[in-house]
Amino acid sequence: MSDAESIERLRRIGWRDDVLPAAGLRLARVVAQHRAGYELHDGETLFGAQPDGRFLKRGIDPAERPVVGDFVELADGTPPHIVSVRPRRSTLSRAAAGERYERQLIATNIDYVLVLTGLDGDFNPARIERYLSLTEGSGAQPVVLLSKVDTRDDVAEQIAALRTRLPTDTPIHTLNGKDPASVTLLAPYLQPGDSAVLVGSSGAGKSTLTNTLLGSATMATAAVRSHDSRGRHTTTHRALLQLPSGGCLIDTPGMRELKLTGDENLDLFADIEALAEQCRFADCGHGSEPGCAVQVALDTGELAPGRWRNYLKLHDEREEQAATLEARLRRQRGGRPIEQPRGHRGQRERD
Ligand SMILES: Nc1nc2c(ncn2[C@@H]2O[C@H](COP(=O)(O)OP(=O)(O)OP(=O)(O)O)[C@@H](O)[C@H]2O)c(=O)[nH]1
Ligand SMILES: [Mg+2]
Ligand SMILES: [Zn+2]
Repeated sequence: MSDAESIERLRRIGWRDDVLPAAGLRLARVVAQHRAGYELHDGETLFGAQPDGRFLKRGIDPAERPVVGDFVELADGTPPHIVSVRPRRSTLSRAAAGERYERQLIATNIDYVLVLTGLDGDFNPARIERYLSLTEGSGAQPVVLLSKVDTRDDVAEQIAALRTRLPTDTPIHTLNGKDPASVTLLAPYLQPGDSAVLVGSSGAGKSTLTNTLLGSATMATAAVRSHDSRGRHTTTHRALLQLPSGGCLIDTPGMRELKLTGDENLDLFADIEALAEQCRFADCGHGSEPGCAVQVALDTGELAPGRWRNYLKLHDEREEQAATLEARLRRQRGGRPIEQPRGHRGQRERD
């Protein structure tokens, strides 16, 4: 096969470069990861592969291991072995739930993060802000999707309130994930060569939407609980699928906990950080201090209380995670102080 043919084939799985990696190595994309190994696709065939021994070593940063969305190079064998992971053009990650700080990669080499929320009991602007904070710095663009619009006729106010909370350049779309005509609005994000990851709570309709875009019932779906609209964690593994549109879509399991990694800038709340700098006292606690710009904005309604509360929560969580991350990096480097690579950080708002 010529290089041009190989590139053409790899385009189907989202390869963007006009050149192929080192001669002799086969290139493929990780479409699923199981306990027993990886499922890869090379644009033509789906096949199994094992990671090279170095990826299994204890103490290796989990971020170095191949994950869904990665382009990997393979050495021949039965089954083939993943020998290296190509540099990633974007990475969506979260901190893993639990005590120990561990960064968990959700998907890589994606162009869009489709944040899906149901317009039922699932609707929660604070959670959407959390997803958007995690998306900042990933290298991918966030797109907010509100599903189940067919089940409600009184959502205009909800949507308008959400619109005022999010940056004006963040698209918000409503859709019925079961209706092929409705999901055509996603076409701009799923062009040939594009890769998108669907995230959102269990039951939001990620797999339903995936199936409609695929035109086949590939992913299992299940009804949500009627009293609280919660899903049943039907999808258990991330899966990268090639869509008829030519784009690639990664369906993910609904995530219970989405901890910040400590790397976020919280650009989403830049206006609040600017506001807090206008308080009369540099160390204003934004409680009952005189000349508090935040209190004034809350009183006039310019700043929504829910958004302010969520900012405080995410801000404190990020600070805590950043401190944990810093301590871990220092331990790894044998106690030497490190340069902070992170972007600007606001002052602590609360003691
Ligand atoms: N009416 C309506 N029902 C929807 C829509 N999207 C999803 N559903 C229903 O919502 C339920 C949950 O959908 P799933 O696609 O399984 O949800 P999920 O986000 O994949 O959930 P997990 O795999 O558990 O994370 C199913 O009964 C779907 O039929 C929609 O836009 N309109
Ligand atoms: Mg699912
Ligand atoms: Zn203040």
